[in-house]
Amino acid sequence: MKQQSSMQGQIIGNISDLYKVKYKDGYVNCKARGKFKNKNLRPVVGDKVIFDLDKQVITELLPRKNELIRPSICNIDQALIVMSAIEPKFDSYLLDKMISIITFNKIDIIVCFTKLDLLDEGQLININNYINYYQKIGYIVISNTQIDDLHNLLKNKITAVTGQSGVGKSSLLNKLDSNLNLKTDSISYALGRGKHTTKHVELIEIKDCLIADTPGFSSLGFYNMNKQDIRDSIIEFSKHMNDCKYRDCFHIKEDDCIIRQLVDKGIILKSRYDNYLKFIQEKEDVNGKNIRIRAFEK
Ligand SMILES: Nc1nc2c(ncn2[C@@H]2O[C@H](COP(=O)(O)OP(=O)(O)OP(=O)(O)O)[C@@H](O)[C@H]2O)c(=O)[nH]1
Ligand SMILES: [Mg+2]
Ligand SMILES: [Zn+2]
Repeated sequence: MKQQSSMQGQIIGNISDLYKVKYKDGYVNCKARGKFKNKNLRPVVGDKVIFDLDKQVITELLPRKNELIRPSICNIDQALIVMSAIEPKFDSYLLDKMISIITFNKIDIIVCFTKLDLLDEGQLININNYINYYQKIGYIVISNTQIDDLHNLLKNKITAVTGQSGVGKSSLLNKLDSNLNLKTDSISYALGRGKHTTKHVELIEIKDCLIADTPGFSSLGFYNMNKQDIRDSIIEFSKHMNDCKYRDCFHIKEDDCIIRQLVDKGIILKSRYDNYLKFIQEKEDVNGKNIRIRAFEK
């Protein structure tokens, strides 16, 4: 009798056109069938797949629960945004952008700050203000010294680690499991940039967690998000959705805008609002409309 060779598994790693698939009896490296490429479907880490064990070919991609483009991964429970306080320097624009994109994709977020040990007292106060604000609006924020807390947050979940190159993503995973020995950078920050030490997305089993180490990125786009999506991804705006004079208020220069009043009163963090304006401007530039927003001309 012919042995059944069609099996189900999950892609946990990918290097060029080879996919590492985990299945009930172990691991196998598979190629993907040409038809995915034709359909513009590319398997990514996290994909649940049907594969042919004899031919070592992925034959079918099962529907995705969610997906991120950068890092390229799907079917995750949450994202761990790693943000360094310095080297590379804290960047509220980048943090807010990652938060918006991941919030839009309905994926839970944990923010983890690194390199707080390198700050002087004044810098630490500044970063703590940000940490308190993000906690106040509802995000979980920790530092990379809280390894037990982090472990509890990751338990029994599939988590994608994301953040700029050099912020300490791989170092953080090495702290979670000292046997891991992921390659980390020995640092040369002449340009304030990391060197992309991690080259591939890989799902790693650490104790009872499944975590994807990912390469850092240097730029990030809003891809499939429109202006409404960007506005609605700012969670403290959504809480006041019905308070502005106009129901569809973009909080830019409309009359009786509650959000702008909350920014003036310091209840909504000014940098969050300014970053939001930059996002909208960026989207309009991408759309080729190039409409100037008065707030930028001040
Ligand atoms: N002082 C200090 N250094 C840290 C901390 N976390 C990471 N580093 C250092 O920062 C450098 C970069 O760390 P990596 O873990 O390689 O960074 P990464 O985010 O994985 O970078 P890519 O793989 O390039 O995306 C290493 O030299 C780490 O030792 C921290 O909390 N404090
Ligand atoms: Mg790395
Ligand atoms: Zn408004």
